[in-house]
Amino acid sequence: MAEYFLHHFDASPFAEKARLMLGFKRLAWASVEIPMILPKPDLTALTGGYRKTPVLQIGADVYCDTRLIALELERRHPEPTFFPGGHRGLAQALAAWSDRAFFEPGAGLAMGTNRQGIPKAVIDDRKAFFNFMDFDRLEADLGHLEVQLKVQARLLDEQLADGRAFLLGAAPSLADIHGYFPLWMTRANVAAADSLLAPFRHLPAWEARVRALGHGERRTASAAEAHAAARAATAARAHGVDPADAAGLAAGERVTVTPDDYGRVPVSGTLVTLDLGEVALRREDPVVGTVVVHFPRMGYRVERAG
Ligand SMILES: N[C@@H](CCC(=O)N[C@@H](CS)C(=O)NCC(=O)O)C(=O)O
Repeated sequence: MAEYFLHHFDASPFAEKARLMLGFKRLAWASVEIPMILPKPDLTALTGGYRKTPVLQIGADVYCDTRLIALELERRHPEPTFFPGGHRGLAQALAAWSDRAFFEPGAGLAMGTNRQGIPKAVIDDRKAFFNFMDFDRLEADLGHLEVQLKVQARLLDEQLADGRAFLLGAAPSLADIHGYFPLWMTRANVAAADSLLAPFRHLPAWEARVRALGHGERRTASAAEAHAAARAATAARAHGVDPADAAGLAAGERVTVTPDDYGRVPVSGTLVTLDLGEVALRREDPVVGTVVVHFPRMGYRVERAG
């Protein structure tokens, strides 16, 4: 079976989501460290330009975005399930809440309270990248960001108030990973986080339970090793293109796929999969050979290449 390579860096909150998913599924994986800022040539050789963190590579298949990484891990490793108790839709829907409403105030507080200590190159990169963050107002907005963070943290606290172990009941689910990662980031990066979050007394024990999912079995690998694994592998069979899809595209057409939020770098290639769950492109690269790059359909714009 092809090895799993996670391209990420340790401080990345979205990568923490992916690491917990690998832990949840009790998987062994190889960790390839990528830079926090552009350029990321070893990553983009695989992705064709997608720059966000993390990316999961399985042989010649490259999975972008934690929303799709979760579904692919669930497909390949159904047990233990991310969706106990029939909460498949709800657990996934929570990403739209935690990736934006919960993550953004935490990220704003982390940037706003640490700006002096953050290297200028990182600030400049994120100014160009995080189009949801108003860098000119960050310090002035700290109070607002604090309230917005607490408003969301309180929802988790309310959900846990009946003494349940996890957000959706007795068993952990993907919902817990979505709810946890903004708190992980905030506690790690905002000096006052523990006191800001102190009123929410059900959170710490739940956070400890989510943390205990662990990261699976991690080893360190080089980008060269990951690239060699891509070259040696053949991509999995594509799902095909839904002829009824509103995009009106056919398999084999040249298309671009672009995130519709931030980091809007288009990736071009030959369309192999298109349905409501996923869009995938085949691309040739001088370094990694023929790879298929997979994105969730949710949050991505698919267009015929000009
Ligand atoms: N929708 C993406 C969002 C990923 C994301 O925004 N990751 C942040 C890091 S935590 C990022 O890419 N930052 C810029 C970078 O790493 O270059 C996902 O779920 O994977």
